[in-house]
Amino acid sequence: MAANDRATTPGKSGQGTGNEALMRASLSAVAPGMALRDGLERILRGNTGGLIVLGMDKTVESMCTGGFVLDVEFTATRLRELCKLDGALILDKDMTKILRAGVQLVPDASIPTEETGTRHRTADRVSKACGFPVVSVSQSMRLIALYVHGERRVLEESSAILSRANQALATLERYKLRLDEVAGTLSALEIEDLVTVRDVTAVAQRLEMVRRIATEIAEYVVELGTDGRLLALQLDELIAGVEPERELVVRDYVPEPTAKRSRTVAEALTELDALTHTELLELPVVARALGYSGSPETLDSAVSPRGFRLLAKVPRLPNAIIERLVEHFGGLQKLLAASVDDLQAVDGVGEARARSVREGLSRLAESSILE
Ligand code: 3AT
Ligand code: 3AT
Ligand code: MN
Repeated sequence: MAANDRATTPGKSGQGTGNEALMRASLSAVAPGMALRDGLERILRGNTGGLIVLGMDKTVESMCTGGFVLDVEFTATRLRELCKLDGALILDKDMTKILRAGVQLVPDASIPTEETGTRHRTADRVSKACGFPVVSVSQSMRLIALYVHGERRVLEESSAILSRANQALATLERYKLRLDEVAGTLSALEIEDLVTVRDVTAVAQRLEMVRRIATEIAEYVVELGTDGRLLALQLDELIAGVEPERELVVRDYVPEPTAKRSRTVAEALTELDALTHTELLELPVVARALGYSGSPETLDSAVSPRGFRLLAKVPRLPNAIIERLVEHFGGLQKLLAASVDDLQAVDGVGEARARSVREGLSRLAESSILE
């Protein structure tokens, strides 16, 4: 499915590179609802073209010949009128001012470009040379393109983006249902101390799948601007708690370091993020990312949680206390067996808090009994 390709690129779901961040910020600056996008649409409707550099510095200055120095406040209508002139427009980097109009840009001709047409070749080269985003509005092809460090993105109509986004959202809903199932099973097995590596891996796998498709939808939300508000709300509701849960599972189960193998929580999270789409479908490979040996027998070996994930479900329990409880008791089973008196042995746990932890855990145990 085309809609899934982007989400499943390894590492894509992480923070990404500086270029990716600039592309995201630029997409957001030209998204529906922004004055810049309004101006660009006006240029398209007026059947003219445009070449707009979104920033000015010495490098841009050195590429400018001819034109007029303006330094006027940016408005969508001014943008459209000034683009009737031959040549390029230069805005400041916050896109609040039009600094120059009718400029001929002369970037270094040795900068490679695969574009055709003088406007688009120039946009590509200037974006590579100066690092600011450049927008071209093609008169002949009637489309708006954004160039960031030479990467080109054509701005699509919201209806086209929305139809792909909704498809992704439907996938997310299915993934989330399945995640809730396996996570519920894991909780029940944890209470009974019957967890195997396979159960943990299945939850880590599903959390990662949900996170990736959610990342893809978040990108659509950026591109959609004000047209993506409803999508953003739906996304937020579906993925509430997924990111923390992913970390909690890893903290519960990342194996104690041995002579042969050691994995920190951060490393395991990075490894999960780096799995390709195909790798993510194979439980032994996911188990290895978590820090277990990847052999098939490992999947059936018994493991016990430290207790972070279930303690996080106890209402009003501060993180610092959770840390100390886990450290003191060393595992969920001991926590489940602890009396109110035992719990009070932990620093910062008074009688009231001890009771609420005791009750919270008992309630979780009751509600998690396997069907
Ligand atoms: P007109 O009087 O409008 O014909 P102009 O000087 O206003 O000429 P434009 O900027 O409108 O020129 O450019 C018109 C086309 O000329 C656009 C492009 O296809 C071609 N052109 C301009 N400069 C170059 C160049 N350096 N190399 C190749 N083609 C060019
Ligand atoms: P269209 O898809 O036709 O809009 P194009 O890449 O075919 O774009 P053209 O050669 O037809 O570009 O040129 C169209 C206009 O683009 C002409 C001029 O106003 C602007 N333009 C092209 N090259 C430059 C440049 N180096 N600096 C400023 N403006 C330019
Ligand atoms: Mn042309």
